[in-house]
Amino acid sequence: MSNDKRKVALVTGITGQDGAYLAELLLSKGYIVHGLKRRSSSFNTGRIEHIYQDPHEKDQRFILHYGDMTDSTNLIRIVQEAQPDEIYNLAAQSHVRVSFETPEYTANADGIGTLRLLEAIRILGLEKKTRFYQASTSELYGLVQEVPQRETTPFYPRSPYAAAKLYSYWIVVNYREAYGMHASNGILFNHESPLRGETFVTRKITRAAAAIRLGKQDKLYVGNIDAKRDWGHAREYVRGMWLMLQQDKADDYVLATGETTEVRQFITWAFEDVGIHLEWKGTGVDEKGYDQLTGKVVVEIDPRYFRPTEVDLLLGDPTKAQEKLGWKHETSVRDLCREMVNEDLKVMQTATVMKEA
Ligand code: NDP
Ligand code: GDR
Repeated sequence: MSNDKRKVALVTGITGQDGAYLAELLLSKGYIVHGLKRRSSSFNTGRIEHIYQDPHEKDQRFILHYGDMTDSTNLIRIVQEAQPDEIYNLAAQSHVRVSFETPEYTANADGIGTLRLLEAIRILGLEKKTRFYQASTSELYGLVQEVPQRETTPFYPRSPYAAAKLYSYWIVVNYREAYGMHASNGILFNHESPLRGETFVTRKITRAAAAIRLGKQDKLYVGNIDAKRDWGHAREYVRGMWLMLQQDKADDYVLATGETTEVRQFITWAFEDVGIHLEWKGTGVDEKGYDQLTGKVVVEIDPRYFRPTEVDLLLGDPTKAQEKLGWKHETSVRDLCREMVNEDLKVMQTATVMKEA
């Protein structure tokens, strides 16, 4: 395929979990992929190292630009340079607990940042050329209004993160209606993988289970283990993002598995996967997970991980995505947990071997 026939995509948040999987998918489909990456004092490109292309090579298909969602002129320049057919706006301060500590920054990056990108498209006259995907979230549902949650379920955000994402959701709908832009919201329920950030609960658990198994850590401290989440595999969810932008008409879609699991259950599975069988005793903040074999406490509650306002239950209904996009999740939450634990064991064992060598 010659360069000029290739589709061009711009992915913000390309160094994150979803950005890495999406970049892989788009490259496999022959796209030229531009990515926005933040300047950082240490490497933040670990997840995309395997697809990184030396800028000295000819026929560049993977091009990184320094940028930030809080910098309008930078975004305009990058959109102008890339002239993308599709923009995937994945960049965000994406940690719900952290958004209570940094609410203003979160609003700026996750809320106004989306507006900046949409305006960049308009300022450059690309409304009819550039399709837009917005990383909306099941956190918009917040305080339970209806179960399962679907596209028509009312929103009730419960964090600065969710409130910022609510603004983004509606500004995307507004630009679609006001300017005829092909702009879609993917309302994605939690999706995880071995590339998941280490401070999100699933990865924190699978890393801790592996580390405890290998004698590198004694205990796992967690917050609210009663919370329930609809967890799917990130690799499958980025395919849904792409499908949304291939439709004739832009629209908003829920991507979910339709199954919900308690954090406590996920912990039990992860420990089981490293051969530690847990017994839960006590209630509230005094609840503890004991290793049945040794009687040692390996899981404890630390209230510092509680959120001022919590989202207790997420369970999505992906029927619309199934019917209109032909999208369906494949990996069960049980298999997802196993895959993450196995990867973490592998990474830690390799690190130990390297250190010893
Ligand atoms: P990650 O936290 O793994 O990645 C976030 C990305 O955004 C990183 O590349 C990060 O860069 C970048 N970023 C953060 N702040 C800025 C900024 N100010 N300017 C430019 N880039 C920035 O998130 P995920 O990959 O898990 O999620 C992708 C998107 O989907 C996010 O918007 C998230 O809110 C949303 N979402 C995620 C769900 C999930 O379950 N994973 C579910 C629903 C929605 P750096 O690497 O430098 O930190
Ligand atoms: P969430 O994911 O808030 O759903 O947002 P996270 O994994 O952080 O929390 C899930 C649930 O687990 C509870 N929890 C803990 N969470 C963390 N991080 N650390 C702990 O120690 C801990 N103990 C219990 C939380 O209280 C919560 O109920 C993710 C992000 O990816 C968002 O960007 C995205 O929009 C939503 O998923 C859908």
